[in-house]
Amino acid sequence: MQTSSLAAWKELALHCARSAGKLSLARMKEPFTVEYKTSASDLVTAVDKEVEKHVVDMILQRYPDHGILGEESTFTGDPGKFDTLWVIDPIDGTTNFVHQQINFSVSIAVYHKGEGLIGVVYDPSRDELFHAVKGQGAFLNDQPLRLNRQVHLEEALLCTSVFWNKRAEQMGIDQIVKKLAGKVRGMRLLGSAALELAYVAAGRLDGYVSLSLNAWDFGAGKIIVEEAGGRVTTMRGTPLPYDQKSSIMACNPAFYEELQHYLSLNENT
Ligand code: 2AM
Ligand code: CA
Repeated sequence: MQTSSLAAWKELALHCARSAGKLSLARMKEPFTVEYKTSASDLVTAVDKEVEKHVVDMILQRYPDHGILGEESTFTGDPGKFDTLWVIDPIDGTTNFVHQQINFSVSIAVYHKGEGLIGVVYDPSRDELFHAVKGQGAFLNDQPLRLNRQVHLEEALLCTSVFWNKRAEQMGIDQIVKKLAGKVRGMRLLGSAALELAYVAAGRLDGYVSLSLNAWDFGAGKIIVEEAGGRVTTMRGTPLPYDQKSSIMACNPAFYEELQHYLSLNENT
């Protein structure tokens, strides 16, 4: 991988994230349609689709030979066929976008031959831009992020995303949350996995766990947490995939093993 390509991809990823965030904020002030995907708790808006198309167009205009894996499936090619794959979620936290008008983000990652190289998460409502390039550290705006605080699990503020569906129940989500909540200082549910991962990198949260996320929810956040010095794996402790659904645990390295022990006690994860 040439350094010049990496720098150019990073600039484009940052530009796309800022531009997508600006478009979301503008559209938020106007009426927009909201549809149910699978249920009343699984929303998609016309803005999600428009913003994804905006990002996909910008990427393909510059790099027509790159592939894209996006939540709204604007790109119709087979993601498995491309060496360089952009993994994007135009609005991560759509329910927050609709209800709260804060706590949503744009998530953009670049993977090359399966290796995560660039991660960008942008929160347009607070104008906070988190980014990382593999081997070059993680940043919040221009501030470097480094997880060097020693945190014990008992002192940790943990975050999770809970989908209370049949599958999650079968996987024992209630048991996991109950067990963890009794062990840590506090639990949070913010509703945008990408932003929650960025907050782990920034030390605003000490860890994030979820039974099942899509690749575009964690693609960028994983790279940012790792570059800040955190650990990110599946709940079983195996490497995270970059192109399919997975469980995830991301945390301050000080209590990774202890947290992993807790999560692995639930054999279905
Ligand atoms: P979204 O807003 O892009 O759908 C909390 O709801 C977090 O989980 C958000 O990042 C949300 O992303 C994601 N999410 C919502 N429903 C999901 C599902 N069925 N599977 C995986 N992730 C989901
Ligand atoms: Ca989304």
